[in-house]
Amino acid sequence: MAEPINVVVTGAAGQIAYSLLYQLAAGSVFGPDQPINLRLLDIPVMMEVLQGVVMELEDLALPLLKEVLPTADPAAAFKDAAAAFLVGAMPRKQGMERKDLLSANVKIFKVQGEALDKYARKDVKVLVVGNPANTNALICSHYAPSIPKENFTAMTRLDQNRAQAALAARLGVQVDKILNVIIWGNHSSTQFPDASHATVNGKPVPAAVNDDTWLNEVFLETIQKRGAAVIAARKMSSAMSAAKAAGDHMRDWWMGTKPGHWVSMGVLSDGSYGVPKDIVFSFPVTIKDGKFNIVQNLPVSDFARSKLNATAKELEEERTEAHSVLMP
Ligand code: NAX
Repeated sequence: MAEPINVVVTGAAGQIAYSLLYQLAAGSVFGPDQPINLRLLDIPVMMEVLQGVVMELEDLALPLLKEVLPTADPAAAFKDAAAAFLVGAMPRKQGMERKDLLSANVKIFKVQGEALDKYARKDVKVLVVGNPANTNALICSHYAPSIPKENFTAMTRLDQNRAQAALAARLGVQVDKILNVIIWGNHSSTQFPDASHATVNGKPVPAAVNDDTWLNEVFLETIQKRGAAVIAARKMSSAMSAAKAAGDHMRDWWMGTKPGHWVSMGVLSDGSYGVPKDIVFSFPVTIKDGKFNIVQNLPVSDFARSKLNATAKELEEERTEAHSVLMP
């Protein structure tokens, strides 16, 4: 059996972590042969709640789970980390705009970037879930200069899963028959869920749907606003589905994608598809040996171009705002 790896989950007393931790301990992310030590970071006031989570983790009685460390100290949490799920943040409440969240949250990601830089393994894989996820990932990476930029990603997998599920429902097929739907841009309402390259049972989705108005309007808006719809109904943000998506994202990053499958991830833009550099933008990627590659040379329609530009513009604005909070 392999040596255990240290896996950090921040916001460990929160609701996404509550669904995520079981997947990690059960081996469904890092595999059935990879033991793990969990490093659970939250803020001091949550330590009692976190103790309860630790008790439940013990009571799972799962052999892959070795040590569990609950802590409010980023230095202890990130020590020798091989993988980190940065979930901890202030969640969006009903009626709250993403911009309100930005200034509270970028400060958290500065501190965690500095701690990763000092204490984590240099090959640590960092997945940012806490919103605004793309810009938080950019900030975190900025404050961890000794760790390669490609080791920081932001989660748009929940949007991808939502898009796949919506197309499967529309076409009356099992969800895994839909492949290669893309989420471009920001994990926000400007994201561009793009079914134009997706396939259903190997055939193009646009032809199968045969209704461009539905794809460009109803489908698009449903996915863009799905998070808000869940909040309106549940009075809390998506947690079970977000945790599943975080597991999917990290598993594919760790294990690689299947041949011919693309997944969407927020990664530092290298200028592909004319997207400005120095923003964390969701692209379709393939992954091999722990490294992702942006899928290249997909045709971009005028409609898609305008959507890509809009979401890139929002990310540039978030970056400017984040810098003004951190360096006033
Ligand atoms: P919860 O409020 O249930 O949990 C957040 C936890 O983070 C709390 O326990 C809190 O004490 C902790 N926390 C706050 N500051 C911290 C810090 N500095 N260090 C460590 N822990 C800290 O929120 P939850 O529903 O779990 O959502 C967490 C984040 O995920 C939110 O930012 C939310 O907006 C974001 N989401 C991102 C999604 C995505 O697709 N990228 C989708 C789901 C979700 O909305």
